[in-house]
Amino acid sequence: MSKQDLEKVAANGLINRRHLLGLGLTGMGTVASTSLLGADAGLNLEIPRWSKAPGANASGYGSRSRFTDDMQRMAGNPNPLYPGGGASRSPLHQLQGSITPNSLHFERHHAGIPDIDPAQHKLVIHGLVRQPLVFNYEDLLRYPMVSKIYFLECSGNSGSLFGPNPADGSAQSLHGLVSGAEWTGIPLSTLLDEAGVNPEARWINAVGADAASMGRSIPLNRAMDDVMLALFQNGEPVRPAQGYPMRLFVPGCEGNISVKWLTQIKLTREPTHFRDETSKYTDTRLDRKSLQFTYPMGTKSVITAPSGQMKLERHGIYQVTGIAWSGRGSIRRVEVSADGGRTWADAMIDSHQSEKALARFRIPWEWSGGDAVLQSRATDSEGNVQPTRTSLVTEKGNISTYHFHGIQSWAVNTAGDVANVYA
Ligand SMILES: Nc1nc2c(c(=O)[nH]1)N[C@H]1C(S)=C(S)[C@@H](COP(=O)(O)O)O[C@H]1N2
Ligand SMILES: [Mo]
Repeated sequence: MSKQDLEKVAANGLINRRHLLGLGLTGMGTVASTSLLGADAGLNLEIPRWSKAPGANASGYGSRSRFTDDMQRMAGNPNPLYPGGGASRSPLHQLQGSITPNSLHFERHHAGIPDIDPAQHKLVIHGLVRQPLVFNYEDLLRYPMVSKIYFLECSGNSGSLFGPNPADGSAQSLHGLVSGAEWTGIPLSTLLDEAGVNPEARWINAVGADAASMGRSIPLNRAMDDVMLALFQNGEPVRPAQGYPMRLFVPGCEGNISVKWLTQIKLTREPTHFRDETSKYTDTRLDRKSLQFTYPMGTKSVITAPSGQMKLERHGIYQVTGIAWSGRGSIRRVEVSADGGRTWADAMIDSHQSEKALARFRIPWEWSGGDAVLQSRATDSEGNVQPTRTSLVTEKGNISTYHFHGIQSWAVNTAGDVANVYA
């Protein structure tokens, strides 16, 4: 196949997603000898240093290659007036697939990470129940568990895109408050059934054991659906930063209601109106009324490479890749544009497409050195289509900056610099 055979599927260089482009065609691989025996000196078959002597021994707990140490979460500066408050963001631009390694899962803490001894931690279920129950960690490990792959996204993720001017940022700094993991735990319905839900109960009220006493109210019907008490993340016990020894996990919904270090669930007729569902985590509309309990996260996608603050060093073929997710279903389609949304082509979704999980997409793109604006647009299994930034901001206003899920535009200039723009 020659370059001329590449099927252009939209303007400005997008190529049919089914093309499997070899390195030779992208111009990235170095051409070796044509000799079948490979005896040509040009192939450089010298034995490298690490092949000549045994390496390190097996170890008790693994670590990554020292050559990947630059892959780090990005944390904001600590604020002395808000001890323990803050977040760190996943390096989306460096990751592939649809699972975030636990060490790089984003974090959001309102009063730091408590150092909880599981032997002294309790989970209490009380309120409108037949019999209040107290569980310890060991008891809970004996229950049947389920494992599901889900995304988790902070409702403040991408919030700067509500701003009047595009921030100079990367996929990580602008969108890194989303991660994906396999969560294992006990369906909350199992524990609520055991306590015996009183017919008058309509809400559960979950509280964490951190110094923030994070509390959130969740409608009982949602709590009985796919909510779980998560004890494991990607196969290992949930890490302290993610809620060790246990957290609530509410699939598809704003991260804040997945209360970490969960210690109490109270069943009530009415929501509690906790601080984090009144003064914060509400969506103030243009008429200045605020919507509470806006839980599901919108249908969204982000191109993670090429992305903001990268530089394209050479003309030729790139794999445009990114992640897509929806709080209301699975991802059915991702389209990509290289001309700021005038023409679109379908990307390949090359990961599982499960409910409320990240999906990985990609499409080949030939950059010939001109200006381009890369965008992606996701559609979920319920038919929800990711809106443009303009239509989202027009509809929601920008008094509060939660739940941004508009289309991201990455401009590529003739020098190959990639930047966040409003198209
Ligand atoms: N107890 C408690 N639960 C909490 C928080 C917290 O500060 N305390 N932060 C919430 C917020 S705002 C988010 S986005 C998610 C972040 O989960 P993660 O740190 O595991 O990514 O946890 C939520 N649960
Ligand atoms: Mo959050």
